[in-house]
Amino acid sequence: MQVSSLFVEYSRNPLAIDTPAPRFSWTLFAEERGQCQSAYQILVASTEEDLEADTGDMWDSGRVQSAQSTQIVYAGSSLQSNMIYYWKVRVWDSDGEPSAYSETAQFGTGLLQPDEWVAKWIGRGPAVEQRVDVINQALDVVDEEDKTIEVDGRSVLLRREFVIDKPVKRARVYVCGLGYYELSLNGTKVGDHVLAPPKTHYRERVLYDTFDVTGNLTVGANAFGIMLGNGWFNPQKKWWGWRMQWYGSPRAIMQMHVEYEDGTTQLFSSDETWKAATGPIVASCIYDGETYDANLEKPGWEEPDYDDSQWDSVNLVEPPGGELVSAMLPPSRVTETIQPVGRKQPEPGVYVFDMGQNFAGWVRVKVKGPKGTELVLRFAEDAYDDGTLDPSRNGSALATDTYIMKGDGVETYEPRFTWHGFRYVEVTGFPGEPALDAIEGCVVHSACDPVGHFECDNELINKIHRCTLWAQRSCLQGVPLDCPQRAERLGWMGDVHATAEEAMLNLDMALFYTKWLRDIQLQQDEATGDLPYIAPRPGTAERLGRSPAWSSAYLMVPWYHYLNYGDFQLLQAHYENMKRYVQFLGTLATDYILPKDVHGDWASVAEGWEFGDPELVPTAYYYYDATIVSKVAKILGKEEDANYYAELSQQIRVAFNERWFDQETNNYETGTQCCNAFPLFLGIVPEEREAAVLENLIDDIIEKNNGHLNTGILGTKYMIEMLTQRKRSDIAYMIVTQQDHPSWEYMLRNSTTLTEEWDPGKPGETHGSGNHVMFGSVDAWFYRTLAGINIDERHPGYEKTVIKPYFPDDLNYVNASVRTIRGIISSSWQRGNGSLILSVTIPVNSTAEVWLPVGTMADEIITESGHVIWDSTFRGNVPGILGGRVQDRYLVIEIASGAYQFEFKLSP
Ligand code: RAM
Repeated sequence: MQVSSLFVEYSRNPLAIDTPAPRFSWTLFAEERGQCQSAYQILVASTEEDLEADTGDMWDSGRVQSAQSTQIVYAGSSLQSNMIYYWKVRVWDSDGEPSAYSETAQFGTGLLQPDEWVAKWIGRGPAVEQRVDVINQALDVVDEEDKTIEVDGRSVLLRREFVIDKPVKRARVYVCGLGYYELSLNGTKVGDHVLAPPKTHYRERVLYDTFDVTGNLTVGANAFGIMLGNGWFNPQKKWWGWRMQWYGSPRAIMQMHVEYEDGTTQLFSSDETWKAATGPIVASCIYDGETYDANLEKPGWEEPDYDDSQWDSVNLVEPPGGELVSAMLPPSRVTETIQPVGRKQPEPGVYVFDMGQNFAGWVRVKVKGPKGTELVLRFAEDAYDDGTLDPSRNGSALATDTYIMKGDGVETYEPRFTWHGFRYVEVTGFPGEPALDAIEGCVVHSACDPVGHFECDNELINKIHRCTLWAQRSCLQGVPLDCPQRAERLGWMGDVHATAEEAMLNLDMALFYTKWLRDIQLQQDEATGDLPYIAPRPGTAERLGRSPAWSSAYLMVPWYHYLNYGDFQLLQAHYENMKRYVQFLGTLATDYILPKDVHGDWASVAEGWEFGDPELVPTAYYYYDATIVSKVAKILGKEEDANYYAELSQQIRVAFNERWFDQETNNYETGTQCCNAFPLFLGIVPEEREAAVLENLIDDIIEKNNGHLNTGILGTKYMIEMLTQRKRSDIAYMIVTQQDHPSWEYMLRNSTTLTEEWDPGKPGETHGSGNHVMFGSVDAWFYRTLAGINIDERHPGYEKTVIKPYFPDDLNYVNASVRTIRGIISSSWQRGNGSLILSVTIPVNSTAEVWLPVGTMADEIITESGHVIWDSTFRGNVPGILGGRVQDRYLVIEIASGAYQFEFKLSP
């Protein structure tokens, strides 16, 4: 057995963890089936030499008799700040044979104590600014400006020269600049992060980045340069209704720890000796775009020996207010570049490029021409047939980048402090005719690692999957967003819980959601326990009305996270707050029934649907939340709480049925698809009525809606999953592959991402966003039902997987895999000559149950890699197969780790 990937706090060799007790995980590899870990030993050392000598001077766990290979909590000597620690692990297999030690991995620590920050916040703005913490929450006030504050939207340059007088062994920078920053050392940008730091509610928490800059320093003169843009911190329009809050003028803090070869150390940090000036970016706004005047560049400003005598001294400014913590989530990066596929010229001098794909990011333009030429780039999701741009989906976001040329050969420009959601780019002011390769697209998002793969031989399903992934990635911008293009781009919580399971199957979301859940936690109302329904967001939800359906993401996402990653600590960290929210809902309820939600089954196309419909939605979430708290309490060993919330959920259930279940017709509320599907999904329906309610639902789908759904973002997810739970995957499959409105097929006819509404609209019409991930919940169904990869709730983190594919008649193959915290799990099937082959891989130290349909044919035979394991009775008798049973017309085979190939016939 070999130990392969080593992770600390979900990361490989992280630079700056900021927890005193990080968690270790690894994956295992073995040729043979059925390998398990029986024990492990972790060594953590303060030097590489110690570790090489097998000495764990920080921690030697000793041989621990345990199968646990994930989330093992550090229990060594106390970790110091600004360090690098080295670690490795070995394991013993089931026979007690030890493996070799793994390769050496490392993890760094950030600044673990707030008082280790000696650096000061600096900027160009006044030392003390008026605070505007009260936002205008009226939904109808869109562009309200507060005239009492003068906002300077120009970028800020901060610089400082310093001398390094002896060879450096190691140097690290801790840095944060608000709204967004770019740090350079001796003229070179440090790191590849863009749009950093990720957005938070800056009064509560501010994220800093950590970089190793050993290689950037030279003995002699050096210089730091920091460029600051506005981001979410200094919105030039001060605030945009309920979207943004003005926090203050741009500011930065930076601290470099240098360790010299001779063992001495030195600290360099931002303070009053730095100089400040304005930069070439004369305006930057998330929504409106960036204006860059190349003639205002200050060449060499971020290098030593630059004459900054004309620059101002910086001001020491107030800290933004929030605690400084290490940015542990994947940073935003340019993850991909794409080339335009077409170009039209709707009018002389107006060129519109088609990028062939709707995405979030920007373009990089190459241009040569006279000084002062103003190049204007406008971004939009749509264009008319003649090429004319249609920016209407941007709402009031201007989505325009302007570049004023310096006339100095070929100039390359890409914005730093804005991003757009677009497929088309209109270029005006270009000197001459731009070639197709004058621009290239930069795809930008939080760079969560891809972990999933799905494909099958139905092109529509593949397209839905692709469009979901594009939308999902576009909507990860330090915060999970609803959409990346219009003047919104907010952490709408309902969209997140609808898509979190899909996201976790496709991308490594562990740290991204950990960050976001903390954003929510910090915004829980201390007095009442109320939660926002957009997070992070300025202020409270007081005047916006309430949405338990959205706010419940704070309970559901930790639960999904736990199932996917087995993260016990995350549950611990949020438990009390989750509980408080359920208690808060109790104060809103009358006899366990909650008032109508402001959203309801959002984007539903059920006849007569209005905001907040159906009325049962918030109470259904009240029930859902109570059951989650009860389960979490149980996991955390809080029996009393577990019972209390289980009982509460039963009381809600009774009240729910009394209020909305019609005994005569077996319908809930108005009997729409969402009304009947949601209670069935939750298991609220009285058992003896389940079949009847299901029948009503199917009748509604087939008879009233001609095989179509008409649900919004909640109903769609729950109805499809519930149909599979209730053995009607055939109906779910019909809905998913349906043609014409409303369906994914109709939505995606002319789209390359999922859209906000079932009817995506056409250029020239008013319509919602063209890049919205919320209907992407269905992608999880592809993994779970078509490939059959399911989590066993009792064995979270894929310790045990349930492989239960559904084989639609008109589908010939499915290939899917997920890189889980325990290793890669794959499930692929293919029809052959009258038979079906299902290939399954389960990582070492994990098990699975494989469900294969049986009992429909006389001469049924199932083989595994050629060995008969079933011929009307279970034979087993193959290495790795631990047992089998017949249940519900399935042969349920228990397997240990390894690769398996099952071959069987499906009934005709
Ligand atoms: C829209 C958002 C989002 C949804 C809310 C209720 O404005 O785009 O998708 O959650 O409304």
